[in-house]
Amino acid sequence: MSATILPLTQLPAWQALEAHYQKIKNVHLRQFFADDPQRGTRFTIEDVGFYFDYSKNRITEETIRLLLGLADESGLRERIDAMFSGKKINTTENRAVLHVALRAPRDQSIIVDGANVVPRVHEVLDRMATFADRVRSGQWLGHTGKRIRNIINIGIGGSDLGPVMTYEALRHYSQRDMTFRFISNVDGTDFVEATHDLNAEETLFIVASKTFTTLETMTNARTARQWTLQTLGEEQAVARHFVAVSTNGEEVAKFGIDIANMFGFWDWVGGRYSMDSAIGLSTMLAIGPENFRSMLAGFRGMDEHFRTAPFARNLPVLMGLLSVWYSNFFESQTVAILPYDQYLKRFPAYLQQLAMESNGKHVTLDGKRVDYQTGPIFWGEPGTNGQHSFYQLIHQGTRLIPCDFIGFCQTANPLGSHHDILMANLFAQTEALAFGKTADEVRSEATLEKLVAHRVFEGNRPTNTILAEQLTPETLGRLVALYEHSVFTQGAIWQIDSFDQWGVELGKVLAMKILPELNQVEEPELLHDSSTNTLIRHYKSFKLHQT
Ligand code: G6Q
Repeated sequence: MSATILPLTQLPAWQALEAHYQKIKNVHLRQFFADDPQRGTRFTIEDVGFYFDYSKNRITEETIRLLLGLADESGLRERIDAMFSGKKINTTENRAVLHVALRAPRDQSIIVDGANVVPRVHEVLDRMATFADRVRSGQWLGHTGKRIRNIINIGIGGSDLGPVMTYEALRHYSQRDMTFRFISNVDGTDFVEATHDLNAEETLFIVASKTFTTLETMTNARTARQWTLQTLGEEQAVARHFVAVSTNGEEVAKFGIDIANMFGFWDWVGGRYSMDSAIGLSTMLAIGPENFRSMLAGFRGMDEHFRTAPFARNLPVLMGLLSVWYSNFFESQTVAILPYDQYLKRFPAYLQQLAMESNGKHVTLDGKRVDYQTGPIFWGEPGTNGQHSFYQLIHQGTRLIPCDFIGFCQTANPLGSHHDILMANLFAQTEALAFGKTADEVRSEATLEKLVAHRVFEGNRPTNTILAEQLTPETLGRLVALYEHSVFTQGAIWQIDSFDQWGVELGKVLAMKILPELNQVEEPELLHDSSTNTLIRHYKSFKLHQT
């Protein structure tokens, strides 16, 4: 962040937005639409394969003008340029933030510490493709000569959520005679359930860990090695049944994985921004190198749009600014992500990490406590399931919950009228949330007077609608990059480091202290607080009853 930028709440645009908010905070979307018959086309953008409708937001042209002013005064342009040119914008870790280099074309040059990183990216992609082709075609055999039928990715956080989400999202494009599973939790149940029906002779593990020291992943990887050797006996089997994705060659070799079977990436790829790096090896195995490259092309398309489109027509910039508008002025606490596509069932969970680990920060880049809210809570479920559970609160609860509705005009699985029913529900929800139902409308349906208040929908609930033609690898790439850059935009406005994650450290350190206390037979001297001490004692005494 350039030293010339004022603290956020002192920026003229921020102050103008505060005044503007007072003026429009009570205006109803019904009013906005009545005042402007063109609104439903005016506040829309069609670009990079998306139709983005943001007309059902509590905004006017003036709101957008002021938000764009806020982006300018916050130095968003300079931040974007700094990221794309490989500057070390992750200042607390002194690292460049270059997930955009993972999808750069071969002939592009992005320099970090004096070296062009793009050729290295393509070298790894090419090796991944060769490996994926060998496994998919049955050329790569297991230790006993059997074909590999099962791929299990072992990883956690950024080394898990992207691969799982992408596998689910692109399952339609996956090699159907292979099984793909993902083990992340250190809870042994995850391992047991993922492997109980598999034959080790036909199973390949990908140990995906940037550091190759993560407790959960290494615990699962060691268990996987035992599980494999139980069936296959000899140590040499490890070389045929384990590959690694990591930045830490030394630890990979120590584990016994042949370095020739390691796929690397770099410290300038953050875990939650790594699904299109070698961390996506399971994805490439599932959908094949060609589809993987289409996905990268999708990412690249959105990167170019973010880098070059004027902010007023820039999808991630507008989405990010709208999120700031609700978080900081309407004081909304959460954002609901509502994909109307079953294949996107893990997308809200993926975005949870992307958004909340990135923007859940309470100090600015220069270490000062912020005096405004930062990252909202992301949550959601695929439609229409959510409609039969938590939508009640969105429609009639007391909180304002901005929602992103994501839908596709074509389905990979045309089945009678399923898709029209699905999409009718998407459109209906955004309409109901915006316009609601007045008491007069309820009365006109001959409703008992005592029920009228219960059946009123206030409306004025804001939504974005993101439509694309079809969920393809390319669309998925664009969609993920859309949210990556929207998160970036928000972080730039809030003047925080969206690329570190110090908040995950403390719990890890304390767990390592507690672990030996759980194993000791004699009562250890417990020096925690009285609650933690008692919980540990309680656990230990009941653990003894396990049969
Ligand atoms: C993401 C985080 C975090 C990380 C995991 C796994 O941005 O850094 O979720 O991905 O902690 O780390 P390893 O890949 O090093 O095992």
